[in-house]
Amino acid sequence: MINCKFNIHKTVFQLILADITEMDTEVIVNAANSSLLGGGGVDGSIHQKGGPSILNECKKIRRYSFPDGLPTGNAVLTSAGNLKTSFIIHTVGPIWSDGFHGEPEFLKKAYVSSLKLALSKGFSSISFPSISTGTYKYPLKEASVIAISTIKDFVATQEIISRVAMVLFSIKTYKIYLASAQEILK
Ligand code: AR6
Repeated sequence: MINCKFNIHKTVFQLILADITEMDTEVIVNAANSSLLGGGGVDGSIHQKGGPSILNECKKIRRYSFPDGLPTGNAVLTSAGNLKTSFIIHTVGPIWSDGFHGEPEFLKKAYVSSLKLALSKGFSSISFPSISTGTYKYPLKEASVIAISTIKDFVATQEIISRVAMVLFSIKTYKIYLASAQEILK
């Protein structure tokens, strides 16, 4: 497995070339959309491999908590059906337009909301996909800098989350995240 580790405060930060649906961290993050009713990319794979219980929980969240959809940058929790992980945090990253419509702030918020939710539940390990860089077209280099800086700043303030994995789906994405991590975490 292609994999690289960094220490941030008391947390191990990992970059892994893998499929996030195979991760055994306590929780994995889904790059969802506001409807919470599924889609393509990571979202499609999670629902397909995890089974229908995830969609049923998402529908309840929509009905009782977010009838108009989950706002960009927010995060909610469900169980994980048939996946190896126990829980899923569904968050919504921004759709890239030109970088002047709050995209960096919303992308940061998606990571922070997910980490805050994981911390509030006492989860010790979490896996993230590269939020917004597929269908939502966020430029990879810029997204990697926001993801890694946000995770770095957050984990340094706590001692519960001991492992954070960024799970990258292509060697190109992995190399871009690795270069950013070597810069930011040196
Ligand atoms: N494991 C890890 N990473 C993956 C996987 C996987 N199984 N599958 C794709 N990626 P995307 P977004 C990578 O499109 O840009 C969906 O339809 C992918 O290569 O999944 O936030 C939702 O329903 C890319 O680097 O999420 C929304 O409508 C990254 O994960 C919309 O797409 C994110 O790509 C969200 O778009």
